[in-house]
Amino acid sequence: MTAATKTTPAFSPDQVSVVFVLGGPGAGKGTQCEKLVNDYSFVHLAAGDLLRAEQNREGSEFGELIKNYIKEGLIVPQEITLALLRNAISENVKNNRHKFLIDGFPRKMDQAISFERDIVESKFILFFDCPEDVMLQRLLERGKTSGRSDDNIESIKKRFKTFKDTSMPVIEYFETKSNVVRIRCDKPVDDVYKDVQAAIRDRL
Ligand code: UP5
Ligand code: MG
Repeated sequence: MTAATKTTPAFSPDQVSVVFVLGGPGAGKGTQCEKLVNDYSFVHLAAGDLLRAEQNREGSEFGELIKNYIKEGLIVPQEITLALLRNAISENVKNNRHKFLIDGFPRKMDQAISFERDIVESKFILFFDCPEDVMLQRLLERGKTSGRSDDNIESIKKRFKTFKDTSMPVIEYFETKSNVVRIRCDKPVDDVYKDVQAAIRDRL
């Protein structure tokens, strides 16, 4: 028999609690996470924000690559995002913060598997389910002032395609493990949030 190659995650779910927050572009992940941070003791780590910060970090060897992937609505190679998340989690754990909302990640199967194998298994997935036309309107509206390089119609269409082709399978995978809390989010922010609170009450 060959030697076992199984690796152990860096943290156990008792030590570190992770909720993945998923949903299409503009579904309202960031908006709802902010509200959860105010009411519960979560640390909010948005993968997109970590990537944008790395893109803008002076001396980053990945800046140009990240910029191009984001504009094209493509998923940045997992090694980069995983390293950013692992560092952010470790820093917070050092400061005694152990409960995380990981927003906009994993959005590809390889990321889901690597994260749970190497970092920690997730507790559950909060999935914001939103019709595409609603997300489109929100992103176009936000694009008037956001300054985000991907809030324009060409990039938005590409982001929608990547979400359908690459990220929905991740949600379907977690659904087979009955780990998904699905929330409709084509209603006012506070109504969505009430549904979120009711749905997660028994899971925290
Ligand atoms: N809004 C929100 N909720 C509303 C409601 N209920 N009613 C009315 N308006 C509502 O909301 C979007 C807009 O809608 C805001 O103006 C808000 O006020 C309004 P927001 O909460 O920002 O939605 P969110 O789902 O967070 O949308 P976001 O644009 O951030 O989603 P994406 O998933 O597209 O963006 P992210 O930053 O996660 O990723 C960007 C890119 O980074 C990806 O396309 C990809 O290229 C790259 N990426 C990776 O490569 N790997 C990763 O792991 C993560 C990202
Ligand atoms: Mg966001």
